[in-house]
Amino acid sequence: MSISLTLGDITRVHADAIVNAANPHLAPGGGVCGAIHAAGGPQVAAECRAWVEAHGPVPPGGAAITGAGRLPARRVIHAVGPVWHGGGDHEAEILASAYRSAIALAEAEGLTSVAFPSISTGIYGYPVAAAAPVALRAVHEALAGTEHVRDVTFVLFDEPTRAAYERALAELGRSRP
Ligand code: AR6
Repeated sequence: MSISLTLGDITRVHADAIVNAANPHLAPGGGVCGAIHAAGGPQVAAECRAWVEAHGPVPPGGAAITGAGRLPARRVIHAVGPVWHGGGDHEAEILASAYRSAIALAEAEGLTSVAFPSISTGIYGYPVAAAAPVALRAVHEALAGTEHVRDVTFVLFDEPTRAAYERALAELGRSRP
């Protein structure tokens, strides 16, 4: 199993699943969500609407899975992170849960490779230096219990975000030899 980091645009990634930093109503929004819907086409939004009609909104920390429309990935997992309220509102727990929920859905579908963006660190305002160690630890722990999901890539959109994840990954390596 492996966790890797790369700088890039997640809509171009050929993974079994890419993860969307979604909102509870799975509505096409801005940020990576807007980019995924723009590249995936209307089929992704239609499947999102159907999912919410059938199951209700996705709570923060939860995730839903749809097809990927015109994206090169096979599926999209829509994970809802927390809105940052200063750190005292269970943001870290909710963020970790969003990553775990996404990996659990990928595992249930028998998928091997999953690509994540940096959930919550854009429009939702979570400071990336605080989010990166939570994200990496949650994924590392989840991968210890998966049979199918083996390869996780964080596809990071800008250099400061990549650098924050690089530091957090080095730290995780030091704490878990
Ligand atoms: N590929 C990879 N990462 C990207 C891309 C891309 N194409 N585009 C942006 N990012 P955000 P959030 C990065 O705001 O904070 C939406 O409206 C971005 O630079 O997309 O979880 C949803 O519908 C940042 O590092 O997600 C929700 O309402 C990271 O992705 C809300 O925003 C996450 O930023 C979710 O906010």
